[in-house]
Amino acid sequence: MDCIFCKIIDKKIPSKMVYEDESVYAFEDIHPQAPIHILIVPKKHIDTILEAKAEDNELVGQMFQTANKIADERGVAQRGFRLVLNCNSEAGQSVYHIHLHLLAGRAMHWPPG
Ligand code: DGP
Repeated sequence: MDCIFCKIIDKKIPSKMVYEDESVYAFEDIHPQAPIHILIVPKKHIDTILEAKAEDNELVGQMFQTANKIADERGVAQRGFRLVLNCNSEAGQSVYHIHLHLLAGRAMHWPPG
């Protein structure tokens, strides 16, 4: 499978790692949209959130727990942060391996673009 995030997880493509455990990997986004922009990805390849099954519920929960932990470590948990998960083309998904964007460090606008 030719997946750029699988290659990043396997360290075949370099990334600025933020966090890693047996099931989740987090790294700095290459095109940051905020002072803090970190991607949290499951090591298991899942194309889109639509393909996440009930058996993946714990894994999806771990992605959110990882986001909480990083937000806390970066000192933005209380200030505020945004979690974004794009699904399919109209939402702007460009990498088909699910990932949570953790955005923080500036005021966020609503509605999002
Ligand atoms: P999305 O549009 O939701 O699929 O977000 C994909 C994000 O992945 C986008 O913000 C840019 C980031 N990205 C794409 N390729 C690379 C890469 O090779 N390295 C890193 N660090 N980030 C990447």
